[in-house]
Amino acid sequence: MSKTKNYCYGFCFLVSITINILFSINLYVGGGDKKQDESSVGLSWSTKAAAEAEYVASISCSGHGRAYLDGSIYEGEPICECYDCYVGADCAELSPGCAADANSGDPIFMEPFWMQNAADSAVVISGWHRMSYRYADYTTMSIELEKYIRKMHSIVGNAVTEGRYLVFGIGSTQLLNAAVYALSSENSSTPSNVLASIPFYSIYKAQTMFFNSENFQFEGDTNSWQSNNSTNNMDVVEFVTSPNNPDGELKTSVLGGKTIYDHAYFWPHFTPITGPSDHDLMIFTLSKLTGHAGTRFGWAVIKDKDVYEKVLNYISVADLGISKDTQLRVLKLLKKAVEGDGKPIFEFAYNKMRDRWERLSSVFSKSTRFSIQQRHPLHCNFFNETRLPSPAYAWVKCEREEESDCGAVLEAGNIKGRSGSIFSAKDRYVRLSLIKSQDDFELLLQRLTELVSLENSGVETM
Ligand SMILES: Cc1ncc(COP(=O)(O)O)c(C=O)c1O
Ligand SMILES: *[C@@H]1O[C@H](CO)[C@@H](O)[C@H](O)[C@H]1NC(C)=O
Ligand SMILES: *[C@@H]1O[C@H](CO)[C@@H](O)[C@H](O)[C@H]1NC(C)=O
Ligand SMILES: *[C@@H]1O[C@H](CO)[C@@H](O)[C@H](O)[C@H]1NC(C)=O
Ligand SMILES: CC(=O)N[C@H]1CO[C@H](CO)[C@@H](O)[C@@H]1O
Repeated sequence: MSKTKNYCYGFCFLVSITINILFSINLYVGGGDKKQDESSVGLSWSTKAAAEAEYVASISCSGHGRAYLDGSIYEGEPICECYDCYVGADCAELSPGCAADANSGDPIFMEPFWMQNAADSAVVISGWHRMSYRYADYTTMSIELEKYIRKMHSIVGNAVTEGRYLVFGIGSTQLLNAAVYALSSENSSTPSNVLASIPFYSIYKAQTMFFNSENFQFEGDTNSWQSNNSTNNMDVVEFVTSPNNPDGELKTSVLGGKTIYDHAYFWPHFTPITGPSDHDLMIFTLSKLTGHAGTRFGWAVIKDKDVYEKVLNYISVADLGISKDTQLRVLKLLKKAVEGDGKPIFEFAYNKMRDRWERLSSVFSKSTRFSIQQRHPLHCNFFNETRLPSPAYAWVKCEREEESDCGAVLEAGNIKGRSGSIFSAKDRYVRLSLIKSQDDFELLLQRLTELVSLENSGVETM
């Protein structure tokens, strides 16, 4: 009895040592770029969660909605959350006369890519995942995630990141004001002047005014500032949005003072990448890169150490750093996105945007009542080809003298856009979002086609 026990102890010990050696060899020799043999680890605590996730994802919602684990439950079952204009328990009915909503910049056009790559983009979060405020190195930013962000920039060639500091934020939205704070002069008798060039993204003004600081104030448009103020006064912080929201233009600084380059749309699906951006303070967002706006993740690329420390301090005082769960998910998504040197994701996204622009341009080419922004071809280093930009938004102009409220004209055609005045421009312009779901785009195109055909048949809606 005790003999067999001893024999087993010895044997089991040997087996255990052997397994450990084999495991270590696999870990250290077979490691490197290759993955450990994950399939050899038996699943236990993750299977229930995986089954739950796959069950809710399998609810079809007729392809016009989604069910989510954190959505509402009806009679014990997750309910379908229908996309715009679809109704019913399974989102199968198109609600008649529903307006085409092209107002928001929700980047749902990327959803099919992630559904096609479901197995490579799902992430499992254990109940004890990173409960601490900090990582082991006492920071609040994942070093591995930072590595993948730099890798993404070097693959795409859209920004210089060597020797630059990175700071993560809750969306790029949070970093916009962190940047204003960091670039404003402290203890000055007059606040720093924050400006942007019309038409500009409305958050710049809204945030700068909302935070109502003694150190900075919003002064409006760069061009009127330049004509009314002495150019020697360089205490300005200028937002340069490139490509611009709403019109897609590749902008450069007007005033030549301190700048915040908002590169939310500086990715190959929206614009040809003509070279790496090399500015002192550049801001990027996951929202318009992979389409995960809901994840709320953005990053700043910063040249100067003092500015970096101020931005970091802002994030630290505001939030004690950003969610570790978010960082894990972003890491997983970026690992997928950099595969094949980014070709699969950017080809998917570019083709989608190009198709939408071709169809949209064809509709507007038949109109004299409405026009859209001009697009000019540029050489894209990433695709190694000369291409037209395919901006996230169409910037529509109502050409008829009397139609000065273009939003109202489109509204009468059952189309919802965002009026020019929201971008501090004239209401003769309207922004239409082209990055929502395919359903949204199809409905928008149908309504625009109807509106333009009325124009040519001589029947008018307004
Ligand atoms: C120019 C620009 N910057 C920043 C943002 C904010 O993006 P997020 O906070 O999702 O990173 C947007 C969103 O539409 C944008 O258009
Ligand atoms: C601004 O003033 C505060 C206190 O008055 C001081 O602690 C801080 O160092 C000053 N900052 C600069 C940039 O001079
Ligand atoms: C700037 O000056 C021009 C004339 O040079 C004037 O028409 C315009 O209203 C001024 N803008 C502002 C914001 O004061
Ligand atoms: C880019 O395209 C040109 C012309 O099509 C070709 O000659 C060149 O080898 C390509 N460069 C790369 C890096 O693929
Ligand atoms: C310092 C200064 O001259 N500021 C003025 C710049 O111009 C705007 C109008 O565009 C004035 O409101 C500022 O007072």
